[in-house]
Amino acid sequence: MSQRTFSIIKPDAVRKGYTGAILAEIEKAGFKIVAIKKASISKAQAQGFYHVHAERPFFGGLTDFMSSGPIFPMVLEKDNAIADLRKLMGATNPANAEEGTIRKQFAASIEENAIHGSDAEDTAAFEIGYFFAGLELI
Ligand code: IDP
Repeated sequence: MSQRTFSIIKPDAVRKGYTGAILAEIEKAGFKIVAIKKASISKAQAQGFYHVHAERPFFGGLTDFMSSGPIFPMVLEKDNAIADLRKLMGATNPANAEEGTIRKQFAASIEENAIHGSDAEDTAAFEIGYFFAGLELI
């Protein structure tokens, strides 16, 4: 059944000029782009987005990084979208990511790892609503 997930092309990948190549991988894998925009978020907005990680030691670095430059938040749709995007992204640490995954190809480190993807239905719903209004979801 068709499902929606939420993704972000992170600041490292945008800075390096990988946006188009990453979108091509996403479309090649069968995802429809329901919504996409360029955005810049503040540290406080990054903290709100990653609130589940507030107690983790990397929270400060992660929220500095996510507010360090433009990003491309997007809503993607396909059968089994949440699990399939996680597979296409590869492991959080690109050193452990499988060949052909987005993080293997485009990520430099465990923190600056090119792409975000929701990990469950409830987080996808929260994350879509954090960046997009219903009228933007076409
Ligand atoms: P995920 O993005 O693969 O779902 P999460 O564990 O949800 O990974 O972590 C969210 C983000 O936090 C990661 O994508 C990465 O940018 C950052 N992160 C996770 N673990 C570490 C770490 O050990 N050091 C630095 N940054 C980390």
